[in-house]
Amino acid sequence: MLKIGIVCYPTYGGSGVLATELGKALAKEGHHVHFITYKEPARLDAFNPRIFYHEVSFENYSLFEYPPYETALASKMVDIAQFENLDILHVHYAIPHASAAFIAKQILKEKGIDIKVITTLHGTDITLVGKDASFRPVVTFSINQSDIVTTVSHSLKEDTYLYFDIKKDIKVIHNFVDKNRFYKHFNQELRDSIAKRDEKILIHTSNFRKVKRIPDIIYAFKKLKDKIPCKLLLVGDGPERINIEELCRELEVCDDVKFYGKLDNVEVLLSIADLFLMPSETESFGLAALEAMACEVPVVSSNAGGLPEINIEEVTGILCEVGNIDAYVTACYTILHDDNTLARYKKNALEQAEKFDLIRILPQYIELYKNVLEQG
Ligand code: GMT
Repeated sequence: MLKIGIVCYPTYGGSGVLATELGKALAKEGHHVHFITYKEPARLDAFNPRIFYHEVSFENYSLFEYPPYETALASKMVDIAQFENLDILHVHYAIPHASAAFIAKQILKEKGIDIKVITTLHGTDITLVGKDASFRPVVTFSINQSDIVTTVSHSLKEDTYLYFDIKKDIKVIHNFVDKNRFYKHFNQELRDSIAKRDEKILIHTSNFRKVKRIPDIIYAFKKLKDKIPCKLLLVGDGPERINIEELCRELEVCDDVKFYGKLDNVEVLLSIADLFLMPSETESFGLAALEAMACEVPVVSSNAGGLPEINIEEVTGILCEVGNIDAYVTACYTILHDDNTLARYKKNALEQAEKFDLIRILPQYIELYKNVLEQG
């Protein structure tokens, strides 16, 4: 039995979701998992006696214009690692988790404790935020100081080497999906309440950040509607939502576009959908697309980042150049226009998702933990 500290963002972003699902799966396998973060992770829903949650909280003294979260986080890591006898700190998302882990590791070393640090890079910590000059030296240093570094796709591994001076070997462990949760549980009544029988249902789920390029979906949907009767479901929330709502009004598509906000059980809507859309500017993996595939939903996506590693061209979906609206319209039409084609894509999507099943990926993390501990 291992004692693992997991540090992540507790919100609905992919990195937090993946870290939480990983912790839950490890606990089911008998390991003790300690989540260290500022809020209870969104998907930490089911009770398990081997899961513990430690909140990083502190009083923000009026002198601080910027709350010193990284300092409080490092202190919490030291405290939990020492008193819970942790074997490993597994930090998800480089900023500020990897550098906080480095500080914690040094403090623990002074106390005669050798804690192993594993850093998993998720995407925007490398491709957007991390490579910004204001963060780069610290991100580079803390990646190099981690005992093990993993990325969630080969594409992100290449980007990490491209943008940072990394001396370490990076191991790729793809993201996973839990088939016990994400599978098709079709509900005709629900479908009928959303779309007519001859209408197709398109869906997008994300945190509504600029990088997701949701306006591309709206422009493409407007054109597609003239060719195929369809509805569009938008799940999630974030900074761009207000602009997207305005765009829908401007393009007069409001009657056919439904906003659901943040949903805990997104699999219910995925199960009645025919096509998932992900036109992102960059996407290291696209966990939301994988969850859709597990519910038998094919994917029309951009060809950015790691998306071609999960969405296989003309098998599980279609990949388009970032921002090419007409290509998205054609791709959607190709998949949706006849029922046999759609059925084939749906079947392929499910088969592909099975390759990323939790049962296949979890052992890779466990082996990694064991290897790093054996290194001494
Ligand atoms: O996509 C986001 O804005 C959230 C971000 C995160 O860090 O929470 O997601 C990243 O990590 C996910 C889990 O590994 C990946 O599936 C997403 O592709 C990746 N997002 C980007 O690269 C933009």
